[in-house]
Amino acid sequence: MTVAADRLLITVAPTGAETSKADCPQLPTTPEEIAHTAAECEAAGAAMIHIHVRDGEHAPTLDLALLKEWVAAVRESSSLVVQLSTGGSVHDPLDARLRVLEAEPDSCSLTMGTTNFGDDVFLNPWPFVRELYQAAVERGIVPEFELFDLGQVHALGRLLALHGPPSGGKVHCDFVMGVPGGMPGTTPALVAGVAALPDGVTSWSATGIGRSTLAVAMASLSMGGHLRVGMEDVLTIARGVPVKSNAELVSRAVALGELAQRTPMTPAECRELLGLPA
Ligand code: KMH
Ligand code: ZN
Repeated sequence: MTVAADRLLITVAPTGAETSKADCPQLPTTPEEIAHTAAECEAAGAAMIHIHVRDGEHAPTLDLALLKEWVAAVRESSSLVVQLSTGGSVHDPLDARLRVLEAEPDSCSLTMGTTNFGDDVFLNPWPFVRELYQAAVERGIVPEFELFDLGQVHALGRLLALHGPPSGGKVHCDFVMGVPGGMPGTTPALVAGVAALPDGVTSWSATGIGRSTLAVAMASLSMGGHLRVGMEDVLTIARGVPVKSNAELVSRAVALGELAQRTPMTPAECRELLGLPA
């Protein structure tokens, strides 16, 4: 069974690793807050959640016990497909990022190459990419390939040629656009990225960081793509107006989808899209 073409996957990325709780009190940074966010975002139309975990001080962490606690909290409060970030923060070591898989999410993010990330470097050496991919496949965890620039789109083709598709046979990727150091959040950049997708890719979404959010969302919808939204990527709903909640961003994505005659996908349909067991 394939998911109908008019269905729209909305992934919510509610927390990220870059924003501090002090700067943004509405950011979900505790198990209780992530559980509430998951339920609210599912009710609003999201089907998948991309999670970065925070510790008791609200700082980014890859502590395995906390990862498991957050996964359990989201599974308790929602049916959302659970995707854990293996990108973490720019300060996380590669071995800790590999161990994220031990928290047994449905899906994991997997960035296809190293990217300048503002003044920092988001490190993804090729041997690490291959090791993380093989470890995910062995565990039956379906990666979402994160593409920050055009070279990474090409690298995805190399990875699939070397190691074949993920368990389930589906290949889903996400263009992360507008990061200072990556591709810009513009329609021409997305058109170039989609044109360069290798054989075997079965679905894709896009997200634009900061002020590129709306431009990327509308470009993606116009090309039949899916959407990622959330406070990991943007903290304002309009110029100078802070986002009140992640559900507000999901609701806006639903409204944009309606204009494009797309209906939000359910978590069950998302599982089908990603080749996950029902
Ligand atoms: N926080 C960024 C350095 C991912 O989640 O896989 C990496 C990131 C990508 O957010
Ligand atoms: Zn992330």
